[in-house]
Amino acid sequence: MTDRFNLNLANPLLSNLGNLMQRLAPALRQDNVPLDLISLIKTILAATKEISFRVSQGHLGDVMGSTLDENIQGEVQKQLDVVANELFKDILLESGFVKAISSEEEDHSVAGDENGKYIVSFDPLDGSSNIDINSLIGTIFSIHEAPKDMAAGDDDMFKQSGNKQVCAGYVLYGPSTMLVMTTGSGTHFYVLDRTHGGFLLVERNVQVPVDTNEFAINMSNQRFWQAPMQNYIADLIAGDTGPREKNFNMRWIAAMVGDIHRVLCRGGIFTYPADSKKPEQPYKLRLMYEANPMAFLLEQAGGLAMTSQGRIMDIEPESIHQRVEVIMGSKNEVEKCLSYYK
Ligand code: AFP
Repeated sequence: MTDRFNLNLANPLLSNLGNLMQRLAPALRQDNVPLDLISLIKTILAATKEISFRVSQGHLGDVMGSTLDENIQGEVQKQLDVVANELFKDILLESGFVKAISSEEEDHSVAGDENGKYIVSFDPLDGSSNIDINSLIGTIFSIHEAPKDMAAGDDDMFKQSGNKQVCAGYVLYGPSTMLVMTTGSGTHFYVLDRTHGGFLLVERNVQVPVDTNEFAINMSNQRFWQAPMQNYIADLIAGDTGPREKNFNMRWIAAMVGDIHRVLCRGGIFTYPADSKKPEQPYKLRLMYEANPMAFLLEQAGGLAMTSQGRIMDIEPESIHQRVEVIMGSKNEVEKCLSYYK
């Protein structure tokens, strides 16, 4: 319970609330999260609070528009991407908690403190095409323990499966700024309380409904998908006149943070399948700082996170910017989708 709420928790109606509205650190201590990991998480959140403020300033913050450079993924980099990346990088590398960081915006991992216990992969601003239209964007992060036998700055340090994540989360810069995070003891929702500047726990142990009638996919790629995905989506669109005998709704935010947040809140299936649009690049989403952290969050909330070949978190990464096929969300619907690949 926060200092700001003077509630009588002896009242049975309010006793449940005692566990909620908790500040972040006590909530993490309740989940037995080690103190140095709590300190690292607080460092990450300090950067996201600054990004949240700058995002809310919009044009006033003079951060709109594109730089002339292109980032290493070949996409036009928005100025806010650059700002967010620098903020994240600086604050993490100065903290002493991290041995290295890896960012969507950096070609290679960047060395931190040789004695740092953790390594952090992050996408500083996911959904960057939404920046200029004042729509949903977010920061995604994934934390692993740093291997002791490798030097800081060695990219191989990051080649650890999603199963080995000790923490994953995202901060969604929406109408409210929300933190969604897991340390392996359930997925919890927090909201940034701007009056005291901290994140407060608002929902513990979020559960993704196992069934759904909502799907998220970029339909404009339809003709490039493989046959199983073509057939699956065709059956969803056929609605109550097709084999599924029920109508489905579609949503696409074009920011994975926004789409996965909706799935965590009310269920759904989110997929970015393999496609043949660019034959040299069959997948779009990144394993280390998009698919793995979202997979950890969804599995901790009772959902599934797969490729058509197996569990996302079982993949042994080959490179820090590896891309991967993604089929994730409500358990029964993901299983249904995968049945088309058999
Ligand atoms: P950007 O951050 O480069 O805008 O990409 C966002 C993203 O990686 C993911 O968050 C979205 O789900 C997906 O790309 C959107 O892809 P489309 O551009 O094909 O809609």
